[in-house]
Amino acid sequence: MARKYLYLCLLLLIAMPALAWSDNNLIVNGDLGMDWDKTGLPDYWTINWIFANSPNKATMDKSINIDGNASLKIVVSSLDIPNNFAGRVYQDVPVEAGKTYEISVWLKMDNWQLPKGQETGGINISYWLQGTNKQWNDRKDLTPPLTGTFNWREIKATIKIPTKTQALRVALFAYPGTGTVWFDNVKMVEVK
Ligand SMILES: [Ca+2]
Ligand SMILES: [Ca+2]
Repeated sequence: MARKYLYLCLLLLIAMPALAWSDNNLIVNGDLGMDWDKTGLPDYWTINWIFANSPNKATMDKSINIDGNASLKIVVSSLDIPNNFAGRVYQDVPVEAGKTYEISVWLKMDNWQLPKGQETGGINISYWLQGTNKQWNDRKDLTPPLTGTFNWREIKATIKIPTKTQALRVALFAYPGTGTVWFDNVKMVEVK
């Protein structure tokens, strides 16, 4: 009996890296549920601008998620704060020029509104590219910005990496606006 368990354990040990590898997700902590350093915010992600300035708040929401682990909940109630030009949750990923990647995230929104008088904006996936000279270029929209109220929805798009590029900054991004948004299950996979 003991030997049976040993074999089972060995089998699991062999299978687990293969399973992790077959997922192919280049994003670290894409499910936004890992918080080993106990900050109350997901590890490996940087959260700043309107998402991070009080009274606005980012938290891990264990009650609302799509993968069993916490989602990232962001409440923006005020734009009367420093760095009110945008909000972002980002992570830098090494990439190879010439390759194509698909980037996706699940999104849920409650009453996300643009500032009065503004007609375009909202929340999307945005990105920056870093050249082999280490310089970051300007932000670009990867997906159309969204506003309003809706339940979990996946947004995604592909990008082909131009020459002389070594990294991509993936950002769950918001133009100025107020409301509540949940992000979950961020993925970036190579498209062959
Ligand atoms: Ca999650
Ligand atoms: Ca953390």
